[in-house]
Amino acid sequence: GTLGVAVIGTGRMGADHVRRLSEVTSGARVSAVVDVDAERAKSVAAGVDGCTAYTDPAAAMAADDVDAVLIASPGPAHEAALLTAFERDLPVLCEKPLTPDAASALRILEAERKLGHRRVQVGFMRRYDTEYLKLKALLDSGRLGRPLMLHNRHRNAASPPGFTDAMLVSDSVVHEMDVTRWLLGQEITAVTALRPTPSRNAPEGLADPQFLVFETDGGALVDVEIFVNCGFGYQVQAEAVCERGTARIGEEHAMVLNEAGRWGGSIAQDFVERFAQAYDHEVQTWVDATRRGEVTGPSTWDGYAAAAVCEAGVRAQREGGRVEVELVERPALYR
Ligand code: NAD
Ligand code: ISE
Repeated sequence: GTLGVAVIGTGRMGADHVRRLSEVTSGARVSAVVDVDAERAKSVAAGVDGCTAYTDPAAAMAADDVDAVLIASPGPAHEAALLTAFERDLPVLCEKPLTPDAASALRILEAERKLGHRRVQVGFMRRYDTEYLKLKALLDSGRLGRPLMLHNRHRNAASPPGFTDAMLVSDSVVHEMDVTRWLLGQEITAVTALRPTPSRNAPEGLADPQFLVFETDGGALVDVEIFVNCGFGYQVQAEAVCERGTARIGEEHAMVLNEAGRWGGSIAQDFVERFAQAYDHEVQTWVDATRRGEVTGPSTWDGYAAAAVCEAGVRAQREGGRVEVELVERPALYR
């Protein structure tokens, strides 16, 4: 039957996922929304037939018409929601990051392992983006030989209020950490954090932009420019440099316009626009797998591994220089 979903957190992403589940995805409906801000939950619920508003995630997860959970609250609230979902053995799509640090991610890993089966798909939506999927298929085909380096640019028009140096890593660069692990099929072993003199447009207390370098256990080098107040738009680009060629994505997303002696195009202004197709594909894949009784996509292990790399990244920012990543042994459930 139709999957009844509780959406936890009805902010920017949560509200967009409610719209998506109601209007785009097939096979699901939003039966509950939860927000600590009661007014917010109520106003989102009011737009959806048969949807109840809650302020307590546990109460929503106990409702008869809730079969699955989409967590879109801020990262620090994910652990409690995940553990409650595990108590009820409910399937979960959890927005990235799984949790904000490695210790809490490890607690989730342990809890799911005790459950004995995978329950979580982590919201690393770039794995569902058409361009990233093309790059992945090309690298996997072996046509270009072994990937040697990966260059990444990650730019946001402006950062939200309260954005910190640590969030620059654990909220933003976490995507490149997952992309690196997924594209290359390798673990990240060390992170180096460097920074130029901050832009004059960087908000007080945030060193923006920054430059990170990852080393992998397959001997690849990966660099990431993270610039969250670039002002001009939202850009995510990647270039793989391989033994027999290079491949680049993220540059021709929009139409190219010739007009009055100039050529050009427009740049997406935010992730909701740039990754619309990826979010649609991600959520539909989750709903389809859940209805078949399966769990696919980025796992709790992937969420944990990214959190461990984030921890090294935040230490590298603070201490300067290169910090090695510490990972526990990968449990059989995730092999
Ligand atoms: P937001 O601040 O716009 O919304 C968060 C909402 O959660 C708010 O309405 C807040 O009141 C509510 N909330 C706070 N604590 C809660 C709790 N304990 N239980 C229930 N609700 C709670 O944030 P956002 O930008 O929508 O981000 C939400 C999540 O989505 C984060 O994990 C973030 O990293 C992720 N995100 C992912 C992408 C992506 O590209 N995949 C983009 C943006 C955000
Ligand atoms: C945000 O949380 C995201 O996940 C976006 O994809 C990213 O571009 C942005 O920097 C983050 O803050």
